[in-house]
Amino acid sequence: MQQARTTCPYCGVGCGVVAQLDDAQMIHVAGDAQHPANYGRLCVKGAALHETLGEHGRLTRPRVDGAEVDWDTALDSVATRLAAIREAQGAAAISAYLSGQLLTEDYYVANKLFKGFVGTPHLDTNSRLCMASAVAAHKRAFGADAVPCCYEDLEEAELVVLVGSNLAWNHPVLYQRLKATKTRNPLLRVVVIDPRVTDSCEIADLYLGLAPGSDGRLFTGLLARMADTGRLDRVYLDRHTAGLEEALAAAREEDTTVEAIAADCDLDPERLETFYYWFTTQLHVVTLFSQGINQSSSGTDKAGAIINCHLAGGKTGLPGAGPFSITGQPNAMGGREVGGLANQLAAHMDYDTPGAIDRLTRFWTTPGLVPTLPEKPGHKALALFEAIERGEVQAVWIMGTNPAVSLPDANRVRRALARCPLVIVSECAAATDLLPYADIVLPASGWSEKDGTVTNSERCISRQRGLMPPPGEARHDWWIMVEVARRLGFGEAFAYDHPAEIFDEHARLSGFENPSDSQGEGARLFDISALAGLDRAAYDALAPIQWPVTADAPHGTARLFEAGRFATPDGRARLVPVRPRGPAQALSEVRPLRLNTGRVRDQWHTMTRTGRAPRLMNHRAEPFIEVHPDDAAAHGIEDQQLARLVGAGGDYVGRARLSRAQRPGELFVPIHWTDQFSGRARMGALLEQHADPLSGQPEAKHGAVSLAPLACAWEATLVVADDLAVAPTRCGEVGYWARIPLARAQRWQLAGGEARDWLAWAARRLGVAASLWCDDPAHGRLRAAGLQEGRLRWWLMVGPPAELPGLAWLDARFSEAASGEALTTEQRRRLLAGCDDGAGDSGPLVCSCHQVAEGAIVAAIREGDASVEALGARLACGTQCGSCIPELKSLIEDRADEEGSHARVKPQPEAIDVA
Ligand SMILES: Nc1nc2c(c(=O)[nH]1)N[C@H]1C(S)=C(S)[C@@H](COP(=O)(O)OP(=O)(O)OC[C@H]3O[C@@H](n4cnc5c(=O)[nH]c(N)nc54)[C@H](O)[C@@H]3O)O[C@H]1N2
Ligand SMILES: Nc1nc2c(c(=O)[nH]1)N[C@H]1C(S)=C(S)[C@@H](COP(=O)(O)OP(=O)(O)OC[C@H]3O[C@@H](n4cnc5c(=O)[nH]c(N)nc54)[C@H](O)[C@@H]3O)O[C@H]1N2
Ligand code: SF4
Ligand SMILES: [Mo]
Repeated sequence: MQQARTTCPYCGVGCGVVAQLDDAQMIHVAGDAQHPANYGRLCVKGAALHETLGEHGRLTRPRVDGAEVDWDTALDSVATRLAAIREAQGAAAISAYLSGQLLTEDYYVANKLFKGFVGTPHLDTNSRLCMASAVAAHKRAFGADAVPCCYEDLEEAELVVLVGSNLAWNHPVLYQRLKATKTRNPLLRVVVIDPRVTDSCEIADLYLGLAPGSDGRLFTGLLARMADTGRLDRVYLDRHTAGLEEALAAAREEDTTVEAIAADCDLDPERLETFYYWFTTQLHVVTLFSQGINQSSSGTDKAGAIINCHLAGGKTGLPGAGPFSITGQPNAMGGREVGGLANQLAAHMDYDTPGAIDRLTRFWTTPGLVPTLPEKPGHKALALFEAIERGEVQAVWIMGTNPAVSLPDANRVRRALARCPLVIVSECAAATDLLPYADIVLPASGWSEKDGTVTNSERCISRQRGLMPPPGEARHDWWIMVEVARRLGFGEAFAYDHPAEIFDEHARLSGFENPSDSQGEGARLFDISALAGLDRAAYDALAPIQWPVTADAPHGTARLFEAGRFATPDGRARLVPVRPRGPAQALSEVRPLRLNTGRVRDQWHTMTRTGRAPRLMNHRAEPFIEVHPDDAAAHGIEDQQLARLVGAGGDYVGRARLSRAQRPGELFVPIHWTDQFSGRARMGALLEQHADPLSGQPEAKHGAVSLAPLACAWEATLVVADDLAVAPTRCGEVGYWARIPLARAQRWQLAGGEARDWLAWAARRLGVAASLWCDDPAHGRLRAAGLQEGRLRWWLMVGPPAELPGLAWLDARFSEAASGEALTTEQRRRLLAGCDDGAGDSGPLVCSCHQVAEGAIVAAIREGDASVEALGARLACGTQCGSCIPELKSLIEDRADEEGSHARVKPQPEAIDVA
């Protein structure tokens, strides 16, 4: 048995992980008690990491034009085809689209290869969809893309404002840290600003359920309020900033009374007043913002409006104070450091940084080989795919992201990819929605296999370590690019044998002609020059460290701008004039509902990894649509019924979840489902393409859609043994399908318009005739099972899934079948009864860590365990990562009010009161 330290590959918290390996198999993971991001904690996704590994479902061989080939052939094809396009159309006909999930070393090589040597400016990244607005706002205000805060600031604050962030689900370990601080320090106040009541409201003293997209107005109003109540920090403003007058004048162009602002934001004026009072009277305020701010057609201005208030109150660069843009992806920061955005060059140098092109050209020159850097920024993501659509860009190399799902108007993106002459995809998963568009498929190594560094939300650089060999012929992303660079004749400049050498070059570049005085010629805040020169052993042992890491700060830097000096030429931060704008996607009679999109607790993005761990599938097993009960009633939709949304570019089918957490007129859908998991549940197809004019970040949170029930004559649940390998569904045949992986079987939820003879269908499509069944045709109910040699092969229930008990017992029967066990007579009887012996596994899974389902929890509450502690003592739920505690609380509240509304249980906005 071996132990090794590494870093979690999911969210931007960047938790340290201790992995246990047995014979090159990872058998367990735990939080790293020494890692400063998590001090030993993990959330449920982190704790399930080892369950997402294994060779099944992985890409293991390169493919060219659909045929498996060896690496030499694949790499030669990439190089020859890229060279031909470059020769015929010029370098700008080539592009790359990268990801905040690549390691810094992969990212560095990609940026150097495409911008430096292929000579195309068109290299962008999915960080465009994620952090671009925060980046643009940081640069405007601070002169550099730098997050001033660190995690400890949450512990030092008197007021923490979560704006457009569902921290409880999306940065769970940080949320638990904030929650623990609040328990220790009852004076700490938390405000949540989000149109939707989320689980983060569990610790909120005040909740502002504002109208979508009205944050700009709320924060410009706050700036005016600070001025009107004498709460500006005049000394700080005079010494360290510029632009107050213009910012204030813009804020005052609209009515600045609380009543007027509250009306525009659709808020209760008293609540807004409370927030303004708290913000203006406290010094130690952290405003933590995320996609509810960034993913907007005015995201840069919204972030700017927040930063303005922090600068105006001198609430920046102090312990417990600052605007804190929390990053999403594990290496969103690293990508920004190497220059992965189309408007950046490298190492915090942009195209408009004086002397940058020359400096970079000299740095990257090797004997006999001079880079050919482009002179102007390239296309940002949306514009890039438009250029592909127009045929101007003829080649795109996509690594570690899935634009066929995650870009708005995703069907249009698919059409653009379909006509692109050369699509190269580097990917780990064998089946994604993007791969059918690829001419060349390159199998990449993944987490636990690859070696390198990532930078988390608080600028902390940590090592991800390669602990196991990649499956089949999968190779590291950096290696693949180096091999292509060699074939393109750039070998001299890419003579790396190990990521340590790439990291060393990256660290040297950060310090190259970078005077330590941050105002000098060529000065850049991003400087890790003290990490240059690490040998392999030192690189391998590198402990987490926050940049800048320089000769002056060899142990790193926790907080930026403490001396009030910023990275602008005059050292002053800039307040910017902000004129609030609403969403660009217009509601209309045809599409009258506002569509919000976001994440769920147990899934990661397109589910290529979390979708492999059955226990993570159970929290939200199917695509869904969260609807306010009034809207549901107006559209004739009941809880758990299937419903359909139609947007400008496509439709979406999911199960309605009635919820008072949702504002009337607004819907929420998860971003995670793809064609691999459901028939029509890609939310990207619903959205129009509108980008922030400054950052280019698409408006992903404010779509316009129509809602209707999905007409279906029947619904069925089918569970099929893995090795039967049957995909019983195509949308043509059924109106709806969702696939839910279990441990040794696949569960399918199906619905359709035309009645069918199920027993005949099963025999034909599944190849195993029904051995047992019971039928109630009058009510359209059927239960049946197919057995072979006494072993369970498939199980079917026709009827509404609401009647379905939890399926953990069934999963166990399939696992037994896989190991050759035949069913007992009693087990056969229960198969048709459709339940086990009543063991409380019914309903959706609430606690993923301890696998406790809603049924067991409700039963325990009914028996008197009506507190989180009592439930924890009896069932262990909520005792590990703590992420399910808000749900436990709402189940308890719900039971206390059993006669109450039939709506989904959630804390209601009205229930959260001003403390
Ligand atoms: N479980 C899980 N965690 C993740 C991820 C994941 O896929 N799964 N992904 C990671 C990544 S890449 C990212 S970027 C982060 C994202 O982390 P978050 O930003 O927390 O995630 P979202 O759920 O996309 O959106 C946050 C909230 O914005 C709200 N919102 C929508 N419109 C508005 C608005 O106009 N104003 C305000 N104030 N709020 C609004 C939504 O209701 C939602 O609750 O999560 C990271 N963590
Ligand atoms: N409407 C709407 N749209 C959104 C969002 C939203 O909130 N609403 N959020 C946006 C945000 S913030 C983000 S970050 C994006 C996320 O969206 P994407 O980046 O498109 O989603 P992922 O599933 O993370 O894609 C990563 C892919 O890379 C593969 N992969 C994993 N590791 C590696 C590796 O080491 N090398 C290689 N080559 N491949 C690897 C995975 O299998 C997966 O297929 O979605 C954006 N789109
Ligand atoms: S909080 Fe984020 S980084 Fe930490 S374990 Fe969970 S997903 Fe991984
Ligand atoms: Mo993201």
